[in-house]
Amino acid sequence: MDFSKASVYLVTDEKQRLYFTGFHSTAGHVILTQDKTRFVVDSRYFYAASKKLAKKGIEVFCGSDFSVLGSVLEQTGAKALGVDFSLTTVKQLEGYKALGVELIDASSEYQKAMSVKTDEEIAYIQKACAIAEKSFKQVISCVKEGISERELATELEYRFKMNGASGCSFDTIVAFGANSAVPHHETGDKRLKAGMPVLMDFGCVYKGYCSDITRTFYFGTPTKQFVSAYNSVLTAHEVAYDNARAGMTGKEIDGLARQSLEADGLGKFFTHSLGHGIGVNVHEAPWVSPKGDGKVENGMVFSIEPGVYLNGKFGIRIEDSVLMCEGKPKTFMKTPKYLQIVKNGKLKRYTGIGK
Ligand SMILES: [Mn+2]
Repeated sequence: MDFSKASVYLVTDEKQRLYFTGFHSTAGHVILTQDKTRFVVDSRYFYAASKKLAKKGIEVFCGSDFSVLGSVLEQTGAKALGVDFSLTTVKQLEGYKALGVELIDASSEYQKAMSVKTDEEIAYIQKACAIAEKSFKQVISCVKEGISERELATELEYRFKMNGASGCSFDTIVAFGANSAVPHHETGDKRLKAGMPVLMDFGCVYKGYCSDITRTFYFGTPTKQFVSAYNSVLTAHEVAYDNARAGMTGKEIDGLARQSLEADGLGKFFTHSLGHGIGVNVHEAPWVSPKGDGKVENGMVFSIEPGVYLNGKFGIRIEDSVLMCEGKPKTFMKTPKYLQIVKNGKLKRYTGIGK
């Protein structure tokens, strides 16, 4: 954190507490100063936190009310606190004000600090990606006529945990047929039939860190229109991946894929951002979108996920989690991105032109 902006930061958010301490709790406050990290947490977590965080030199205090927080803040001599206003409730704000300190909106400081990953964080994200991909591979044998979206999602999520993840990084999206044209379709009871595209957007959590991946494949023989649109999305993905460079803004990287789809006449069907940062949050800075003014620098992890959505017909999204490394994106993913179809319980490359 940049302590020239505020000499003391107060961390109020669950994911940010995890980020700054490495300890997960559903309540509590972390107080950051240049030379020390303090953690105030209630009795449900106090002993476990004390034990785990002593090694890191983080001092843990037991308490659930503002008086304990107030006395810990007094130790820092803070007159002004940096707080992430975007993650703080009005009620919390009133509580902090009652402690007699001034509050400064430090949301951009938090975003900046969290977007560049350490080697340890990168290793956790890499593992979360590997677990997600292994689970995806295992679940393809379940992709059969009659399975529902919910059943397939549940099979995948079961494997996440069996493969060592603590859970999902978001609710798994499984979309069959025309449901794939809804970018964030709510996984439901639709059953799979031959001739349907299958879109799966999923990720898991390992040691607090997320993965995020989407693949779209076909159950049966794809239509000509689907194959053509698929190849446009794939090209847009590759153009962004091959040409993104450290120091470009999120907007510039987004533009690479957007221009590619526009050149294929599909620009108007690419209705969301190209990507987002990934860390303890599945969506965080940097924002790889037409509004992304911030630069994407080495050490940042983000998604590349162009898509096209033809309402009532089909949707296609191809997403990798990538690391900006030595000036260029490097994908964490090993799952092929070319068009695949399900054959004998396995994914197989489709090289035809469609029917
Ligand atoms: Mn994503």
